Amino acid sequence: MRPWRDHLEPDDPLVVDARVGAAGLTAAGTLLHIWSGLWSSAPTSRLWHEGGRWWTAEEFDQATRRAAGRLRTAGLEPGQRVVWSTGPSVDALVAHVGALRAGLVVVPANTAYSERELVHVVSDVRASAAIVERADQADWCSRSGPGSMVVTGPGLDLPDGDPGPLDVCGPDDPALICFTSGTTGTPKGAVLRHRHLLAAAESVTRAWRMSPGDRLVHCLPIFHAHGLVVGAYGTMTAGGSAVLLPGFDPGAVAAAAVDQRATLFFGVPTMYHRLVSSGRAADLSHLRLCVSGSAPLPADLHAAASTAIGSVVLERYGMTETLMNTSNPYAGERRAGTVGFPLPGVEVAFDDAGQVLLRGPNVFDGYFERATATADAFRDLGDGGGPWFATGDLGSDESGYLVIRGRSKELIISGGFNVYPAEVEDVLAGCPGVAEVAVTGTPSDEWGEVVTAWVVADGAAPSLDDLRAHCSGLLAPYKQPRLVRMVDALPRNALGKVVRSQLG
Ligand code: MCA
Ligand code: AMP
Repeated sequence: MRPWRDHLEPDDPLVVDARVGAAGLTAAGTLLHIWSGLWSSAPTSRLWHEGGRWWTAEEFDQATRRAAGRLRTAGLEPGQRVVWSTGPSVDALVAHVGALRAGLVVVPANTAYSERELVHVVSDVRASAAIVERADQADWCSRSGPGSMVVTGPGLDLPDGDPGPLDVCGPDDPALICFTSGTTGTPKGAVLRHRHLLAAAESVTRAWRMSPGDRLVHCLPIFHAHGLVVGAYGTMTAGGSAVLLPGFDPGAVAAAAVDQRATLFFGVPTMYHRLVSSGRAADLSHLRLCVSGSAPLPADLHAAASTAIGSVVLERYGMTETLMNTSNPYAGERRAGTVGFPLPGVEVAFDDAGQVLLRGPNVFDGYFERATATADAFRDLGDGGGPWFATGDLGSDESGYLVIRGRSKELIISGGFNVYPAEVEDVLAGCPGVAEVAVTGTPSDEWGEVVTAWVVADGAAPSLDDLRAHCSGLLAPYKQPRLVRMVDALPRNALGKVVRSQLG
């Protein structure tokens, strides 16, 4: 595979001095040090645009200090976990960065979660606080947390107070716990330390040449690494600015790109599909760079989007546990159907089954309080360089570029959100009229895959509406089936296990 140095400019310090190597990515210690330094050296620079107005770096800095003070005054101590479930807004980012500056560990959660899903997160990390925008989520958190649980909205409507020392976290301190099911079915928290976040943000900002002159159209959820680490942290680390949109709408993205003279767009393939089919992709033609990630970008969509935008979309590959792994190059050939080559600091290898293995300063070192799952996730190849993380993705090296050929893990990716068949099957199994059920992903031009339930009926066959009604309160809408197929029996192997790959 091409070496990661091929991503960098010839005068990048990581290239100039080969002895610096990947260690140069984390030399600053933490992102908080980089950000506070940038905010004090360029206080009047524009940072976030929301609702018709710009926030300067100084305003944001002050607001995050105030937020840290409120959280500390509410009784929260460094190291305690704060569940954070909110749509993109400056308030949400103020609360997030304020929590990190106060030494708290932020636990992002999908705003679409049902009670069952959110309560799992709150109890698993023994959260001390929750910052949530939905009133029903606030109730669930209050009921499931300890008596002292602090529950508030993204605006942190709490008394002001002294924040104490800020930004004192070290590189090894945990910063985020991000829930994912990894290669198995059980949602568990990947612990990302400050040094992992720093390595990932430094790596992409250098590889993609992000600078203070950049302006991102940000329309991704901020509870996943794509919108949070690449979008929001990338913007702050580069000293750039972003137009924050409350969600994705092709017209709003196009208008923001033109009106605010943006230079960057980061999206998932479903967003590119909608930009092309709405005819608004051409409004991105003045951007410096459009990046796609989180799910495979089919070659025909890559071609259609690149033609409509007028520049080649850059596809990259990431994962919650490892943040950003590989990318097509900023300068050089961007090959459709590939995810490029390792980002700065990242090493890629393959096991005998073709599974992609990863190592580097961006790769997490364990799930929260799950020693067995952590041990299962790593492989020692005996090469002396430390353990490799096993991604569950299957890939190959095609003339220096990584091609993702499939997955060994049971995972459906719909619109960039991950859905685990076993979790959906467990819920559907309790639906009246369902004797047996299996869940698969059916290819979709717009969504990548849509969730399909294969049902063996017990008496009267349940309809799709019946299945979805049963899921409500148990599964977020994006995990619920969009298609149902009635079958007489499910295909099983000699051990009686359902073979999902034989359905469809
Ligand atoms: C919304 N719905 C979905 C999805 N999103 N259903 C299946 N899959 C989805 N992804 C449901 C809604 O709840 C609603 O259900 C119905 O679809 C119609 O919603 P619609 O308005 O069309 O959707 P939307 O709100 O416009 O959302 C589509 C979206 C969104 C903008 C593409 O899914 C999205 O923001 N995706 C990005 C995900 C992402 O950031 N992933 C990064 C994770 P009902 O009709 O029942 O109400 S991966 C990651 O972070 C790693 C590190 C990486 O590599 O990046
Ligand atoms: P998550 O754990 O939600 O971060 O999802 C990570 C998974 O998304 C990876 O293991 C891949 O299966 C998939 N993924 C992310 N980016 C890409 C991409 N560009 N092409 C193919 N799959 C991707």
